[in-house]
Amino acid sequence: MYNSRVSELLEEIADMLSLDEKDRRFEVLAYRKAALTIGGLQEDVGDIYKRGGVEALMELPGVGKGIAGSVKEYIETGRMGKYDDLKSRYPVDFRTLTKIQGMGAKKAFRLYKSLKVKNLDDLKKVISQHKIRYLKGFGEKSEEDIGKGIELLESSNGRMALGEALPEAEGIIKKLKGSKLVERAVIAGSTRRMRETVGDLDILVTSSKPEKVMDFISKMDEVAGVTLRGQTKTTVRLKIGLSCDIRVVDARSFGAALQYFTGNKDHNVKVRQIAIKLGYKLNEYGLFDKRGKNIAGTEEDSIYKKLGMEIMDPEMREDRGEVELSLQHKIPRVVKLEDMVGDLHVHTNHSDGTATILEMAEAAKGIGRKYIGITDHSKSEYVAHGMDDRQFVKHLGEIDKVNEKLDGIKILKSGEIDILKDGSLDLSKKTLSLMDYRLASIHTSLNMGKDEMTKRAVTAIESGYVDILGHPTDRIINTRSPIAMDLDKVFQAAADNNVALEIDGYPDRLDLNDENIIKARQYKVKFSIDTDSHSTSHLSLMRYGVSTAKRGWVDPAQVLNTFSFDRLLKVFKS
Ligand code: DGT
Ligand code: CA
Ligand code: CA
Ligand code: ZN
Repeated sequence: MYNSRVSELLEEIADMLSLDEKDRRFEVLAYRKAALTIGGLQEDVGDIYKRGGVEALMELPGVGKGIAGSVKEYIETGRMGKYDDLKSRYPVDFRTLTKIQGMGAKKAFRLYKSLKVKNLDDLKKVISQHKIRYLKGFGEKSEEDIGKGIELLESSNGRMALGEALPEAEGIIKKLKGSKLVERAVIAGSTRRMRETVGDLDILVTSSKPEKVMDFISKMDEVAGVTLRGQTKTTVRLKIGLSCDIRVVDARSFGAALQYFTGNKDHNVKVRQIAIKLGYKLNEYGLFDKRGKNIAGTEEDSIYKKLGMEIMDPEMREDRGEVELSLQHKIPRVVKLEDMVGDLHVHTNHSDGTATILEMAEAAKGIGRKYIGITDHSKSEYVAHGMDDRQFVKHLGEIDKVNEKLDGIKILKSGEIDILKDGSLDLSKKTLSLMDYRLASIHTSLNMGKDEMTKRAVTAIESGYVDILGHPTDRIINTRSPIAMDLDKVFQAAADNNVALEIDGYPDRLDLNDENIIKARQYKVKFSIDTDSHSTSHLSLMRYGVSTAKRGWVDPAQVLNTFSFDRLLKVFKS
């Protein structure tokens, strides 16, 4: 899977171009757009190229001739000339350094020029020597903040965001299937449970030629090195920086192995105890009765069935009460992808998205959505080209015009309105009342104290002009901690004021996350599961939001955008 590597290279090219003395704004923007699009693609950009060459690449939104050429070059040679040229001028590991909260390319480059900081190790050194606080434009606070950012980055313990791990795993599965060496090939482990971060990938295959499978894997383009090679298990290090266990199992054990290696461990321990109570033995090879006879194992569901249990989605297997409910055949109905009728958080090129209103709507229709809410930014988000009242009124008028042209999908007029420091909203009440609904988010002053931040969110919720609270904790996985906020108070206020909480499905965010969703459910709030799309390719990221909701046991009846268009409008009007 090339997507994440290519996307990171393009993003870093944009970073380096932004450092040029000449104004290269448009080029920077073009690279960022392409990075965004390719990073969110479901299909591997390598496959797209192999299928249709440079022309097919140029059909991707935001990918012009030059960038398509660079992508082609990378796929064919493993290098990108443009990147290498820039890198020789800017020998700094921007990719890692810009993952530190509050550290952009410009800051990183200033640290390089003044202190020769090229990478994370250099940065840690100058921090421990307290050299940054004396630099112009930095100071003691900023040195501390960078230190905290590094801690956060490293506390990820090598766990990779699901949004990066899952497409990689899917790419490997596709290649294995294409090899004709395997019959079945599936993802197990935390990736199958759609946990927000993944420690390592676990892949299971059935094959009559295990040796050949191991050979094939070791030589895959994704692989940086082989850590361990056995007869039926190989562990490899992937180039994206993740380890991957691949096991070849017997067809008769496939279901048992899938159950076992999906986990999680605590769930497994309980399931095995149930087997023991029945006088059975359960392991990754199968379910066996007292005489050692194999009574289930080919399929996963037969194992649960033979144990008198109701099977549940992998997302629910975290030992959060599902085992007990499953014995009573009372697994609750949780939301699934097919329940999603609309998407209520979508950006266009009227703020920081890459596509037009029409393009986003057509693309959403193409994947079966019946409505989308266009939520472009308000003026305080000036980096995202947020709009002021005058611009917003005009923008909403344009949505009306596009709506008239559309068939089979409807656009709801909305905005992602900034919640300012004092909890007030970034647009006038007059503008806000022109919208069908309002999504409001906190984007700035993220370091406020807990009480102040709670008050900020609650004030917005109580304003009477908010329908959905966007990405409520504002965390970015492995990069930015959640804001300090009393979630109980915020959730209570949301419930009291009929404000839905967003489950932002953009893979960097997954916000609310599973644990916070479970907490929020106690307050009987409504949710909105959205993609926060900035490109047409992002509209398919809905599955991440849905799986996160599943992990929080969300009932589809609690989710606004499972409602029909008419019913949703009624809810917003009331
Ligand atoms: P990760 O890799 O840290 O994101 O999380 P997992 O859940 O993928 O964990 P991993 O890769 O260590 O193991 C895959 C699955 O194998 C795990 O979810 C459950 C099963 N498993 C691993 N170790 C044990 C164990 O000691 N006992 C039982 N019952 N199951 C285990
Ligand atoms: Ca794993
Ligand atoms: Ca593993
Ligand atoms: Zn936002």
